[in-house]
Parts: sequence; structure tokens; C-alpha cells
Amino acid sequence: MKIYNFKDLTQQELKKLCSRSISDDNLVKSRTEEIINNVKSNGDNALLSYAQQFDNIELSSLFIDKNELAKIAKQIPSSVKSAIDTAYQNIHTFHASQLKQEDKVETMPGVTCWREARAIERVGLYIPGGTAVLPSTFLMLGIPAKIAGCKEIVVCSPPQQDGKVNCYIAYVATLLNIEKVYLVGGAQAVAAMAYGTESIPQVYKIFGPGNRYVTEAKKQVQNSVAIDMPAGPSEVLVLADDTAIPSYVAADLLAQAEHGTDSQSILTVTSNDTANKIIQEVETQLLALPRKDIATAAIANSYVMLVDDLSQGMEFSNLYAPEHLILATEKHEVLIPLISNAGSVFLGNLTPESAGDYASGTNHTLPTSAFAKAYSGVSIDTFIKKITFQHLSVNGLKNISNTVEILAEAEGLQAHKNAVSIRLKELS
Ligand code: HSO
Ligand code: ZN
Repeated sequence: MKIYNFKDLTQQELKKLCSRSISDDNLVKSRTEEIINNVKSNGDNALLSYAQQFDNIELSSLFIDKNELAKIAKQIPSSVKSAIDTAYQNIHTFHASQLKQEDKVETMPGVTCWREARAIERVGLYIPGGTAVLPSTFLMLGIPAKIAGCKEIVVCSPPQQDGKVNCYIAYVATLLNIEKVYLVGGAQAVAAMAYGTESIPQVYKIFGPGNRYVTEAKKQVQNSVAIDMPAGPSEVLVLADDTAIPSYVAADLLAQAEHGTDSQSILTVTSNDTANKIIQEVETQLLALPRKDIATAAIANSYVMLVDDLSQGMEFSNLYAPEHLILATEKHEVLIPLISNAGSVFLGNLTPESAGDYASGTNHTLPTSAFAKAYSGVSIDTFIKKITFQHLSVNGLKNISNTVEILAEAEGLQAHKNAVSIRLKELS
């Protein structure tokens, strides 16, 4: 890992180190556009031929129904079943606590305003199934969708070799009481949910991570449908001082690195000595990993930033705006107020990112590529919209009328003024 010293870097160099390698591949763009157009005009037929072309499978049906999901779910090993059950409980508890009814507010006597939440009625969840099948992502999207009260939850996941979904995905589907899982992956899944086909209902918002084609498709369908957030490769920034435990930090950096060759694991550290101990540990632990080729490439794409102290480390972290921020220090508490940009934060030496990735309760669908400067991770809020309400009493109309009439007059909008005056006249 290359080592930089924060105070030696120019603004320009810092900016470059904080920029992410988002692939801007014209071939991906044009292929995705072609897929979307094909799904738009040929619906299910296009999906069936893509299953043949990309997944090497001749599907007899585009979906697996509830009964079959229940059957497949029975194959789940009991240890995985109970781990999923525990994760489900924790994620449910944390997300249920986010549902709050706001108070009604009287802005002036007789003028009452408030907001009420309503679920997005139809949502589409994309659950990846390529090199890694991620039932945890299904939990992270399905649980808040259920709690929010989304009426129709459309789930797409690429078919496995046997033309089905695996038992983990099937088990999560039964926990969430999902009607069907559609056997569609890639850009074609996003297109199907955005525009609808004979079998797949059109949705209002699409959620979930995926490969470059899925990400590009989500970008391209945004004229017709909302998406959860822009997505780039996953990343972590670990801020460590001399109270950090090098082997733990190394394990966290590698957990991120094994996600993909374009993942980034940034180590921000207050001393050379600790930096060296951590780098040593990374090299040792890396050798024993089954996904060491992927992790090695990701580590090569990562770096170490030396800082004078923790507050300078926070300054850098806020510039980088990491998806995950791990504070590997005993002094994590005092750093909390200094955090301005991060997707999700892991406090202290005993809190690995993996806890949040799977089971502590927080969501793991988070803003990458410095979008943490402006976006939040997925939560109940991502599955609802808030509608404003207002009511004027006799008194309220009298109290507000003058203000509205004068402003309408000032804007030259006579009909606006009349809408108040006509009511006021009746009252006097
Ligand atoms: N770290 C990933 C989530 C994940 N990790 C799923 C393991 N499985 C993005 O936050
Ligand atoms: Zn992860």
C-alpha cells in the first residue's frame, strides 16, 4: 500500500486521492441501452432470451412462486437459518424504530400544518447473484420495505445453474412473505421493473446494488422511475491511532477488499509505526484468504494516509466521505461531533464493519463514491414519501388572509388573491 503524508499534499493531490474510479465505459453504456430497449419492446421474450445468453439457462418460467420458494427454503442448513433469524430480528428492531408520526403544528392561530408518511406502493428490489449471492442484501431491502408498508414488492434475482434461486434467498423470501421471485438479473431486470413486462409489474422505485450493467441501467431508467441512490464500488476508511489493534484493522481492510477488485480500503493513521504494523498484518492475513486474488487487486488500488493526529484524520475522512468509517481508537467518542460525511460509522476496536454488513441492525445499502456528502443510506425513509396537509379554521382564514392577498397582489396573480377574498367576504 502506498503511503502519503497528509500535510505534504496539495489540494489538487488530495482531490485526486479522494476521487473514485467510476468506470465510464461507452461499451457498457451502449450495451445497457440496447438491453433496455429490447426489454421495453419485447418484454418477457427478451428476458427469456437474455437468460439463455447471459445465464446459460432455458427458463420454463420467469418466476418462482411462494410454494416453490417454501420448498427450496427447507434445504437451508439450520445454523444459517438461525443466523438469518437473528439478523432479521435486529434489522427489524432498528428499522421499526425509525417509523415516527410527526406532530401537527399551528403556525398561526387556526392554521394547522402537518406531514404524514405514506409507503411507496410498488417497489422493485434487485438482489445480486453473481460471484457472491447476497441474502443479507435481501434482508436489508426487504425488511424496511415491509415495515414501511409497501404494497407490492417485486424481487428480481438472476437464476442459479439449476434455474432456481438458492435456499438462502428462498428462505429470506419466505420470512418476508414475498409472493414471487423473478429469475432475472442484470440490466434486463432493472429495465423490466422500470417499464413492466407481461409477467413483471412496473414499479415506482428500484433498489439494490449490482454490477456495472445494473448500475448503468439504474442510471438510464431514471426518467421513468426513482432509484435508491447512485452506486459505485464499495469502500472503507479506517481511522487508527496507537490504541488500535493492528490485526483487527488489517482484518477490516481485507473484509472490504474481498468484495471486488475495484473496492477501496483506506487506512488513515497517526503514526508510521502503527501504519507498518497494520501493513504487515494485511500481508500475512491476505495469504490465507480464499478470495485473495480479488483482495490483492483491491489493496493495490488502496493507500495509507499518514496524519498528525485524529482530528486531522477526521479532516481527511470528511473530504474522502467514505461509505464505511471505522474509528479504530479508544477515543472514538470525542470524534463523533467531527464527522460530517460518512455513510455508516463503526466505533471502537470491537466494532467491525462486518457486524453492520450482516446483523447489528443498521442498513448496509450505503452511499459510495463520496455521495455520502449528500446522501443517506437506505432506511425506512427511502421507502416512504411524506405528504403535507393543512387546514384553516374561520379564525385561521381571517388571520392569514391579509398576508396572502398582499403577496398575490405583489406577484400580479389576481386569481390567487380572489381565492382568499371570495371566502373572506362570506365570513363578514
Ligand atoms: N459491505 C457491503 C455489504 C455486504 N457485505 C454484504 C457482506 N455482504 C456493502 O455495504
Ligand atoms: Zn461487506
